[in-house]
Amino acid sequence: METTRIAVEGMTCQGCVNSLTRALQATPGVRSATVTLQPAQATIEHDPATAPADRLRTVIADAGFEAR
Ligand SMILES: [Cu+2]
Repeated sequence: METTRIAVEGMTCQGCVNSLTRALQATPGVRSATVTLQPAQATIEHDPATAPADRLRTVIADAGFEAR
């Protein structure tokens, strides 16, 4: 397991936080995901073999936000 913190742009409310949290937690290889609005970031505990950081960034983009 590895912990990766990614800054996320484009979240405006708790609904954004909840939908991104759900999207990350539904990703195979993700053990836990904590998303906050302030600071705007996602902290993800994941198996880098199954869910590499690039994959996490894609999930964030697909959910409608921007991974920094
Ligand atoms: Cu929102």
